[in-house]
Amino acid sequence: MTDPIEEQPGGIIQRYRTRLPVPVGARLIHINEGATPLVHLPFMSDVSRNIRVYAKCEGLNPTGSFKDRGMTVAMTMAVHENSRAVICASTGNTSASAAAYAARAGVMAFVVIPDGKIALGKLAQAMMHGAKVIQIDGDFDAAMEMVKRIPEEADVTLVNSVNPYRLHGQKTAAFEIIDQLGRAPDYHFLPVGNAGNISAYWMGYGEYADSGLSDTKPRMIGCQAAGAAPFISGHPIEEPETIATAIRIGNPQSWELAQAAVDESRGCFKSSTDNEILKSQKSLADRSGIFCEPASAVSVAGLQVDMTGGRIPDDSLVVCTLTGHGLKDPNVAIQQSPDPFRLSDRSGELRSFILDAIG
Ligand code: AN7
Repeated sequence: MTDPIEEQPGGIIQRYRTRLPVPVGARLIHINEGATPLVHLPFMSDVSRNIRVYAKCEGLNPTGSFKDRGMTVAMTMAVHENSRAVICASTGNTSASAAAYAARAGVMAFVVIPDGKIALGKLAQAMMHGAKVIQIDGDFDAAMEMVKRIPEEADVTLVNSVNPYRLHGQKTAAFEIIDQLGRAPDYHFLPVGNAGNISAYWMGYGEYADSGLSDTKPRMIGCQAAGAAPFISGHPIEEPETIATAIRIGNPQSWELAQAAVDESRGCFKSSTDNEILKSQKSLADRSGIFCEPASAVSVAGLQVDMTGGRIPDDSLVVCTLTGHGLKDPNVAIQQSPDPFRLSDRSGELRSFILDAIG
């Protein structure tokens, strides 16, 4: 007897099946990812110039980041190809997603992470989902070099975004944006670390345009943290450093694809300082009610500079991808916020505090 719950449609594979390289009959490994909200950002928009800005809130995926779109396809194909274990290097979100989808699939996950440089929530996720968590002395780039060799030496599938199935999954975010807006945006700002996601979006926008589902494609604006901005330097960099640990990457694996996305779309790369990133993260939280992690806020930080500089033309439709949820990194959030107030339960203290505050 088939389980009616098991038969419920869900996830990006079922919704975009014909556009994904998943064979008929494959057992789908999904947690109902995708279909994330596109939320208007009034504080970033400019009514007088008719510039509308939306956030694609990828933190609302099952493990709290966009990685789930790629992971459902990568894990489905790994299982289809009889793989019993997967491995990834990660600044945190890939490890959380790989751990969850591996748990779902019943395969073993090895995640290799830079010691002390991943946000607390992400480490908690990898541990809770039962991955074998391996911390190394080096950074993400060193971890990446280590794991890339493993598939030749052991029967283990690499699920970093060098795995082409990952990009196919992640391109569905571009499909959704066009489905949600009824057209492609004019500008798409998104964070760039290992450079898989910008490549995936460009693939997605291209496929919808080729199918006649969109007349235009956006300019792709790749946003990096100033201390980890190899695309601004024009070459890989040693010892990347930024508070946005998710994008603390000096040697992006999808360099050519990302460069092509920017060149073909007549977009650009830009960088923001850690201070600008934190300011944007805070504005999103306390002016728009959206809590994203620091790496995600780099897209809004990049847009902020262009808005202030008048570089976004009138009547533009702009999307910023917020790649991961703010709860991933509680430490950075707490550090930049004022301490909670401390009151005793003496009568009247709370009342006078409130009357003071509301003026
Ligand atoms: C929140 O988890 O590379 O340019 O190992 O977690 O596709 O790498 C994470 C990357 C942006 C950059 N925002 O995307 C990892 C990892 C968040 C991220 C990026 C990441 P790519």
